[in-house]
Amino acid sequence: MAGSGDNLELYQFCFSHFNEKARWALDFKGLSHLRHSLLPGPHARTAKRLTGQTAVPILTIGGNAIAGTAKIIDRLEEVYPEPPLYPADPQQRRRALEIQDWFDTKVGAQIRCALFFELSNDIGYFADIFSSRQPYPVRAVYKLLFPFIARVIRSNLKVNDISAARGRDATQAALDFVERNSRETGYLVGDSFTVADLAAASLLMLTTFPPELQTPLPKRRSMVMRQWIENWEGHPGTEWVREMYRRHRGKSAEMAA
Ligand SMILES: N[C@@H](CCC(=O)N[C@@H](CS)C(=O)NCC(=O)O)C(=O)O
Repeated sequence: MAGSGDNLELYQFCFSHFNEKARWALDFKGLSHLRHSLLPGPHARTAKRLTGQTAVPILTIGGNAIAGTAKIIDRLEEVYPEPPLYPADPQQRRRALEIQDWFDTKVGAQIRCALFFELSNDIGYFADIFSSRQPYPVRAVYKLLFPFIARVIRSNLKVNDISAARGRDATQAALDFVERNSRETGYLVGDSFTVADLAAASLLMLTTFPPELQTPLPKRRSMVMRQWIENWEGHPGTEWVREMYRRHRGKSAEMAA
């Protein structure tokens, strides 16, 4: 596996579509890397120390930190071009990057907002999702503090009924987009998997939680989550997301710590 010599380390949330996007890019390229799973809330200190801002994913390559999935993928393409996520044809490449940018800026935050609005109705489940893969004592304390943490998250992300309605509209538009634009070849640009498909499928995975996800949803069922998933289930766009996962998600390149 490539990458281990370069000391790749991913600072991440386990449950997060942007973080899933970075994981998928690393896994797709077979780049062996360490993962540091942070808790939303307390993560800010680590993120700030590494990059001066608080959002994850953050990838360090040989000690140099990069924040933002588009920048991370751009750097991976530069240093580890094979297998490629950018099309070779310049026009297709421009189009693929445009689509990635649209998903990053016009879909990612919006779908998250709509989902967090719903999850606020099952705060215990919300806490369980956010603390997935943490040891039990950490999960227990986190759950206790979560009503406060959730309030801060909702306020920072401006989660309310109006933004949630906008988020649902953006999600619907994004699912329509992938359905329409993949009709001809199965892919959004050209006839093979590119950064456009990776961006769209990873950010839209929140509508369907495909079985290939490396961190599954908590075992306890949540009515709120069930209704959220059922709401998108019949859309052909979610079938496209599941198909991208089936065909291209592949296996994890995470190294044991
Ligand atoms: N545009 C960024 C978005 C990253 C982002 O929104 N990350 C969220 C998790 S999904 C986050 O870290 N939120 C906490 C914070 O910003 O402090 C990217 O592509 O990486």
